[in-house]
Amino acid sequence: MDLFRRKSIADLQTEASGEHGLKRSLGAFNLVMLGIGAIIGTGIFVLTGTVAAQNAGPAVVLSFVLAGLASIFAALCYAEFASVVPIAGSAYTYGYATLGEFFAWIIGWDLILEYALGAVTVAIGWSGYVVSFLRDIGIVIPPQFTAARGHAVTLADGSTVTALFNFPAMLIVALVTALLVVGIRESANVNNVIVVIKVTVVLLFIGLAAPHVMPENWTPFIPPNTGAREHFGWSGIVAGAGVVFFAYIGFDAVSTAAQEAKNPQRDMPIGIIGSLIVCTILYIVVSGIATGVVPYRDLDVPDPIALVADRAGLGWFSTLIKVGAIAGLSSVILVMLLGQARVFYSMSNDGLLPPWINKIHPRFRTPWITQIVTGIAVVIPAAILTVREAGSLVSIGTLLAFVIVSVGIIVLRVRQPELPRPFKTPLVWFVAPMGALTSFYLMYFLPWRTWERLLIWLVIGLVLYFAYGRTHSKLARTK
Ligand code: ALA
Repeated sequence: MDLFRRKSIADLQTEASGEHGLKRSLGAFNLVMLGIGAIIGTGIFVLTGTVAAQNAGPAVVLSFVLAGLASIFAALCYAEFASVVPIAGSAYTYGYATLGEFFAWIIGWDLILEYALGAVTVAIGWSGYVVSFLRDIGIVIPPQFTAARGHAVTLADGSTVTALFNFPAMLIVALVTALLVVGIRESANVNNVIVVIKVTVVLLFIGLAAPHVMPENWTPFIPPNTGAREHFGWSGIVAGAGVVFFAYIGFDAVSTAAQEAKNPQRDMPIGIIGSLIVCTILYIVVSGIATGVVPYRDLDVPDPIALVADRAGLGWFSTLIKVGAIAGLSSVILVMLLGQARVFYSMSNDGLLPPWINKIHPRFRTPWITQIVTGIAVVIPAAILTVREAGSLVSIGTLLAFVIVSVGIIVLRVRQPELPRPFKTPLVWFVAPMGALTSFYLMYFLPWRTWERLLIWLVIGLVLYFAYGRTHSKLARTK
């Protein structure tokens, strides 16, 4: 059935190695930094506190372990695919090679939820931190321009105004888009600087706050379940894992830089797995310290890490934490926008999106039109949505991609066992099914409302596929 027509691995490998115009300038170090750039963001700076207070108590550490495990399983599968088919389309292309065009389209469409909507969510979070930081240093942005349209913003005197649009969120998306158009090398350099700043802030936090841990705050480590499924006990830990999973999103975006890597077969697995391991360790330590310094019930604030610094008597450090968070969120936006543009670029190369968008800029050698289209697609919702509206769909979209990639690895092992694999997922018959199962398990615990939105999004995607992609697909025309 032509709905399930597949691209051959051999064709994809020729495509990856041939002259495609993108500039190969990233080595293993830059790829690990890209991964860390995408991973550390809102998750650790905001969600740690919410989940400790509402879902898991000090066992938020276990929520991080669980979400980290699901991510490691998926990362090992991504690493194998990225080494075999180093193409910018990432999960979309892996789907095209294993499950066929129909699934590839679904994954490509689903990745918009991860990358574009991820960038929207983080841009809104970035705006919140910037507005608060500027206020700390005496600069006030008129509140009508700092939040989602129609959202009531409370002023210092207690009165409220209705917001028109979120200007800082739009500004950061526009700036990052401009940087990405100018060059991959330049973007990677800026990312490196940002990552150094944010990792330094996280390490300082660990070093400075650790001596203030009071072990009695860790008991009970798992507060008893209150009767509500998501509130403490084991089910609270799992529900918490579904939420903090957001903190791990991003390592897979490394794979979208495959056509810009110097030696993707070797360096893609290093970038994907290396960045994830570094962040997993940091997350577990940070969440352990946060709940050790401050009783978990008090952590339900928008800036829990800054609160912990305050309580540890490090008031001066909390401004630095805001700088770290602002820097951190900027690089998440950068890598998400980079990833989204690469996925669109690959889909357009395959004919599933219009051909005019995949042009490479003659001087910058970046996919500049898809980058600008992505920027516009992100700037509008960033101006008018709230974090909650945008964020709920990002995790479910990413988890779905993880399920499909994990299944895809099994399909490829069965169909083409002899294929040379520069990186092989270890214990694949355990790791790949576990990747699919753990990701699905986390999806299962997400609210039904989120599932509903995912289904609506997929239905819109299907309509577009049958209206355009199915007939314009290059594969359809060559067969
Ligand atoms: N992992 C990224 C964050 O936490 C998306 O902001």
